[in-house]
Amino acid sequence: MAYEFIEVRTEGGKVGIITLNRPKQLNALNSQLMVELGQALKAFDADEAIGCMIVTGSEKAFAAGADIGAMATYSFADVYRDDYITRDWETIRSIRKPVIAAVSGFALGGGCELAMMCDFIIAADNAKFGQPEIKLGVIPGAGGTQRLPRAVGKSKAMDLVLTGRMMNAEEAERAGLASRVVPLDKLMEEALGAALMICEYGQLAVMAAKESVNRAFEGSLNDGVMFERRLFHALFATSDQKEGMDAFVNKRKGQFTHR
Ligand code: CO8
Repeated sequence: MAYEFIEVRTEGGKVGIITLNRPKQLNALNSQLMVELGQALKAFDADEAIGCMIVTGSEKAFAAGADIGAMATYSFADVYRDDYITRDWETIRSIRKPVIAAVSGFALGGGCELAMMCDFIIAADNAKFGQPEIKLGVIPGAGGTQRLPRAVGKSKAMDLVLTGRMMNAEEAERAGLASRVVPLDKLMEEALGAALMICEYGQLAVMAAKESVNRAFEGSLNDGVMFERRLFHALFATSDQKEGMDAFVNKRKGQFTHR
């Protein structure tokens, strides 16, 4: 299948590799990219020869978040009634074989959330993680307020979500967000090594192990994510969201009025 915003290949006939490919926008996640990513993951999941998948980006950016330009003019009705932004994200959670995020460069906002939706994160030493949505007058909308505290604990998650600061790869590994950190030029080798190792094991056990770990991890996550989504949608009714996103698009500093 021909894709516009992702590249798809296999390695050793066993590992499916998906590379996010919107380089000019630092792999900002628009609807089409998310649809394509979902289609590619589902195709690999259904392919008996494939035992594991890797999602990766460019050296500069895994993904710098949801596409702010596309979101900037959305109203509450657009995002709530038509679920413009969040509707294509559910596919990733339905994938039953392991998905490794190989992260270099920026993994911000929806990019950090996408990495966290994968089963584990291998980070290059130049990776930078963050949930900067607060700077845009909104909050994380694809599970960030739920998965980040589970991964790094409440204090660091609050720090990141409330200040919008980035954390580097070393801090991310120390906090438990990334499972390993490797030099940038070894990132794909490391991710591929892990993926091929997983492919050596019984696929049923691998799938069961993934399902079981997620069970422990996701307890009441669904309620949390739904709750978060309602709030995320609601923020499109505020003038601060319009201001924050317009300021980004027009390369100026946002002036928030708290309305
Ligand atoms: N959306 C759209 N375009 C983007 C984005 C983005 N998230 N990030 C970067 N770009 C574009 C820039 O506009 C710029 O385009 P142009 O060259 O046409 O001006 C290009 O990518 C390169 O970016 P910069 O010039 O800014 O590159 P720098 O190296 O100076 O800075 C940064 C890199 C720090 C990553 C900076 O680009 C930045 O701060 N980006 C925005 C990060 C951000 O705020 N992310 C959160 C977005 S909101 C979000 O993800 C909400 C998720 C909600 C749920 C998702 C759906 C369910």
